[in-house]
Formats: sequence, structure tokens, C-alpha cells
Amino acid sequence: MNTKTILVIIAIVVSIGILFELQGRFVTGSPNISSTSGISLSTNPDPLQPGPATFLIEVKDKNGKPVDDAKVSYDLNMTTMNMGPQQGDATPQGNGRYSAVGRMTMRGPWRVSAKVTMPDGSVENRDFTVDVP
Ligand SMILES: [Cu+2]
Repeated sequence: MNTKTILVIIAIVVSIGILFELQGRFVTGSPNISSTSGISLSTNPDPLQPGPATFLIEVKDKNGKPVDDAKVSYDLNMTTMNMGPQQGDATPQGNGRYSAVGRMTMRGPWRVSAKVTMPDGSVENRDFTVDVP
């Protein structure tokens, strides 16, 4: 094997290494790109007050289209203490909206954790912090 052959082999090995590196970056970057669907929360009453509350979780795909056949479960609790379990499946309302009911048993910061299983089986978790003034 002469020097020229060895240099060519080294060049090929380095090129393949660079290609794998680039591909690795592309693959690890793609989940972030594909998880840009929109999950948003609104409350009734707004602002919240002590007592019963309705949470409306709105699910849109990455094109901004409402997603009706998702499964949405929720977990409601205070951010600073455990106020007891309030969780379940949100009820589909159509137009990408899912409703959940809860009771705000104390003033202060609460968290609504939504787990959305999209029709393609992918799961997205989103936490919302809401305040009961
Ligand atoms: Cu509390």
C-alpha cells in the first residue's frame, strides 16, 4: 500500500465519520421540531376563585388544526403542597377542546398537569400554573 492509498482511505473514513455526526445531530434535533403542537389552557371562572372551576384544555396539531380524537388526562394540585388527588380524563367538547372540572380548595398557586395522547400515539405532557387570588 503506498502513501496515496493510505491518505485516500483516511479521507474516506473521516468523511463517513462526519456524515454520521451530522446525521446524529439531525436525528436528535427532529423530536423537538415535531413536538410543536399547541396545548393551551383556559379557566372558568377567569381569574379563578375558591370553589368549583372548569378547565378547558385546547389541543392543536403542529399545523394549528384542532385535534378532536386525542386522549387528555389531567392532574390538579397546588404547586406548594398536596391538597389531595383531583385527576381524571378530560371530556371531549369538540373543536379540539377537552374540559376538566376541579375544586379550588385554597387560595394560591395551583398546577394543572395535562397529559395528551395524540391520535398517532405520541404523548405530550404540559404543566400550567394558575393562581387563585
Ligand atoms: Cu393548599
